[in-house]
Formats: sequence, C-alpha cells, structure tokens
Amino acid sequence: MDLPNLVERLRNGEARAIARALTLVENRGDEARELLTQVFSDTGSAKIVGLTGPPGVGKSTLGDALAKLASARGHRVAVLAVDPTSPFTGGALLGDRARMDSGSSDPNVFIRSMATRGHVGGLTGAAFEALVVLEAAGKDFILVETVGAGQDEIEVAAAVDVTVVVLAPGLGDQIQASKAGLMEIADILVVNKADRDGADLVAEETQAHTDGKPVFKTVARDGTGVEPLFEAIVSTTGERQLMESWLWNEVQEAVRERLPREAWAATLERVKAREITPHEAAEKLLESLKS
Ligand SMILES: Nc1nc2c(ncn2[C@@H]2O[C@H](COP(=O)(O)OP(=O)(O)OP(=O)(O)O)[C@@H](O)[C@H]2O)c(=O)[nH]1
Ligand SMILES: [Mg+2]
Repeated sequence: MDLPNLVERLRNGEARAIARALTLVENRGDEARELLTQVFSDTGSAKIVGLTGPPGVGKSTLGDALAKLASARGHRVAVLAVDPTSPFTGGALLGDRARMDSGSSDPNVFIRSMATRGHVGGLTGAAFEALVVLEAAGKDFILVETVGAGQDEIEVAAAVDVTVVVLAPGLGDQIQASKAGLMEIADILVVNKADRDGADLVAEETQAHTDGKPVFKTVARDGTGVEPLFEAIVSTTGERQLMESWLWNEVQEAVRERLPREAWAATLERVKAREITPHEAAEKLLESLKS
C-alpha cells in the first residue's frame, strides 16, 4: 500500500488501512508525518472520550460496553488502548495483541491497543497522532483508555473532550494518592464493580471529594448502569485541549532534540554548582538554539 492509496483507503474507513496507519504512527517515521499532514485538515469533529483509572478497575470492560452502545446508536466507534497493562477482555480474556485488536464483541467497533513506551516523542505524541488517524477514518466516537498512573497517561486523558475516571472498590492505599490527581481531571466519575462489597462506600467517598461532579455506579461486566453513563458522556461538552497539549508536546520534543547534549550537561553542572539559577540557564539554552 503506497501512501496515496493508504490515505484513500483510510478515508474510506477500511479497517486494514486504519491498522496500517496506526502502525506507521507507532513507529514514528517520516511516512507517519506525511500521512498526518495529508489528513489533518479534515479532522477535529469526533467526540473523544478518555477512560482512565487505576489498573484493573474495569476500564476495558467498560469501554467495550460503551462502544457497543455507541455503535448501536449509530456512531462509528473506535477504541484505542494506550499501553494497556492487561489485554482487552471483550467478554473473554485474550492473550496476544493480534486477537486483542479484534477484541470487541461488536464487529463494527474498531479496537486497537497501542504500545508507545520507549518511543521517541513518548506516549503523548503517538497517542495524539493515533486519534487523528481514527478521526480521518471517519470515526466519530472514540474512546481512549489509559492507565491513570504516569504523568503522560494523565495528560492524554485530560486533553480529550470528556474525561471519565474509573474507580472500583478494593483499591489499595497507594492508589489513594494518585486518586487526587485523577479526580482533578475528571469530568465524570465512575465506580465500577458495583456488584462488589464496598462500592456504595467508594461512591459516597468519591462524591464527597468532588465538587458536584456526577458519580455513576456501573457493573461493566453485565452492562448495569452503562446507559445513563453513556447519556452523560454524550451530553457533556468538555473543553478539548488536544491541540494545545499536542503542540506543547511537540515543542518540548523539538527543544530536547535540538539542544546539544554537551551544552545541556554543562549547563546542568553549573546549575547544580549554584553558579546560575535554572531560570538563567533556561534563557541561555534557548538563546543557544537561535544560532
Ligand atoms: N465483579 C466485577 N468484575 C469486573 C467488572 N468489570 C470488569 N471486571 C473484571 O475486572 C477485571 C479487569 O477488567 P479490565 O476491564 O481488564 O480492567 P482494566 O481497568 O482495563 O485493566 P488494565 O487495563 O489492566 O488497567 C476482569 O477480570 C474483568 O472481568 C464488574 O463490573 N464487576
Ligand atoms: Mg484495560
């Protein structure tokens, strides 16, 4: 598939072309850049929903249930799982990525997991580009799942139209700390695994710590409570920060790439020795990029 061919088939929404384009984006080569340049102007209108929360709370299961519902309502749906810690369930536990990528129980839902760790530009750049690819393919309801653990993941979840933070009963104490950051970026909160003991308590506590944000209870596994959640997602209009986050990410990457390592190391030593302040150092480093 050459590039013009790929772009045409991507625009037609062909699953194989989407998969191919996402692989290009994952590999972060020149071809991906060229592809994005060609399709960028016809994107921007999809509803992009972030699903984030601690590992194992049921994000993928809930994502699958929401995707099916959205598909049944006539949306063209895609689910992007960024660096999942466990594979998509889709009703059953699936082992490998090939199967995971067809893991939805609804054949009209495009599902893809994406590994971005360790890649140049990091998680954020690749994930933002992937979202644009899905939009170019005509997807109008896109769920992006990230584990709400690292700063990058949180950044992606916060940059979309609606951020849904998923919690569940039985989370350990160490989760409590990261919960505060998660609450902040949430538009909507969900306590999943409502069939388990302690779900009501978690929901009450969560409600008490949010200033009037809606808290939903769901049993993703059997679909209980998913419909009201879906309605809330559809009627929430958050402020999309995708382009701002993306641009800022690119600027940071560009600066990082262009700063000579030696200049960086030497300047850092001077800062450590308290010869110049980080502020002065930053000015000098930016100045050195001009020449
Ligand atoms: N009891 C109960 N189990 C659930 C529910 N939803 C999901 N699970 C189970 O919880 C486990 C984890 O579900 P996932 O959907 O993979 O959770 P996740 O948050 O995507 O996990 P990571 O991607 O690894 O962070 C699976 O065994 C699910 O079947 C629920 O509503 N109730
Ligand atoms: Mg998952």
